[in-house]
Amino acid sequence: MIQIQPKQSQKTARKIMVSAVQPSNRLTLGNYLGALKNWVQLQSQFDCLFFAVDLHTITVRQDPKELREQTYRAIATYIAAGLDPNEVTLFAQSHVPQHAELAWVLNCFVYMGELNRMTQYKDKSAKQGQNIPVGLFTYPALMAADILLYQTHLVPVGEDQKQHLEITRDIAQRMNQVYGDELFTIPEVYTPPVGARIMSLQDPTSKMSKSDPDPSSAVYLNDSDDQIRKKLKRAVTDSGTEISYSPEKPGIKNLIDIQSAITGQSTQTIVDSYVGKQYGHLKVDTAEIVAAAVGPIRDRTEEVLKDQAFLNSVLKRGAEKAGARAEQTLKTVFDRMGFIPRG
Ligand code: ATP
Ligand code: LTN
Repeated sequence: MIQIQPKQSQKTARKIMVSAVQPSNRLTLGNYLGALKNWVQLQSQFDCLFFAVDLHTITVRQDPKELREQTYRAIATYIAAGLDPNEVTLFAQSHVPQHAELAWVLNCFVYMGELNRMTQYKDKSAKQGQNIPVGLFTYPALMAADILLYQTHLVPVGEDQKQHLEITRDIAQRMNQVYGDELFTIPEVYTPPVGARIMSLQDPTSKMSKSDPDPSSAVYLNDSDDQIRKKLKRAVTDSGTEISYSPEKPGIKNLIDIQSAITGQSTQTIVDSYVGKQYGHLKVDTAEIVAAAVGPIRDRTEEVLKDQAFLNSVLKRGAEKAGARAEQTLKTVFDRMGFIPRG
């Protein structure tokens, strides 16, 4: 992890930050605390591009109508969470064709053995059973393209994505050795101190995930206050009664982590405030804290979604800005590899 040093004075001097979420379902509290919340905090310090990676979602089957709606919803949620479309570049990955073009090149520089080690691939292919799409296997090459196209310095993601960042760095270094050191900037990962790994409310040993088939395992950012209260009340906790922060009590630890990531209080301060209290108190308080954080994002998302013309104009402007930058990198890559320049 690197130290974040804001470089202010000139806009052009700001370091480049890139991140994305798959619009494969409604976004969760895990997406918010592990990713979005940090994007909002960092947006003025960096030159930011945030997008919805619709091309990534089709590595598992998607319903076309839902995919379109979820993609709009993802961008609306970014704005509702506090990203300023005049400050940062927001777009849909499929609107910038250079992502798919560079991904092909990177596919030729990443090795089967490397891809085979990816935890996300192992998890998702196990769930898929037979007939595993090749795209699921080569997913990290497309993600590497998302990052390397923009000469990115920093990528804020949750813990689960660190492995993909490592492979991105390896591919970039490999290609820099062959085609010249300046071809790609080597990106660094930024994971938040707390909130990097929010766990499922039904199985606190696996991460909260928007594609979990059990809707009670996750708080979605468009859940009503009542749904949030019910889900937290039913959250699986551990045997015992004492509220302590330890890996042996993953359910309790998760609720404390959620509170800490939202309020900014240390986990120790939170534990201290529950001396002599029951699990039930922790659940009720966590529900209220989550509802207070999610409520305004939910309401604002619905407002933004109603204004399709505005959303389309944000997406169009974003794709134009991102496309122009992506093209510069792609041109250099194609040129150095020996492709004849396009007309
Ligand atoms: P899917 O279930 O479709 O794989 P996901 O919920 O795991 O989706 P992604 O779209 O893969 O979410 O991830 C978007 C961002 O949210 C990434 O930066 C990822 O690290 C972060 N993230 C996802 N889940 C969590 C979580 N449970 N805790 C913290 N961060 C998370
Ligand atoms: N693979 C990521 C989503 C993602 C991403 C990116 C994140 C695709 N491209 C580029 C950061 C930068 C995921 O599954 N969470």
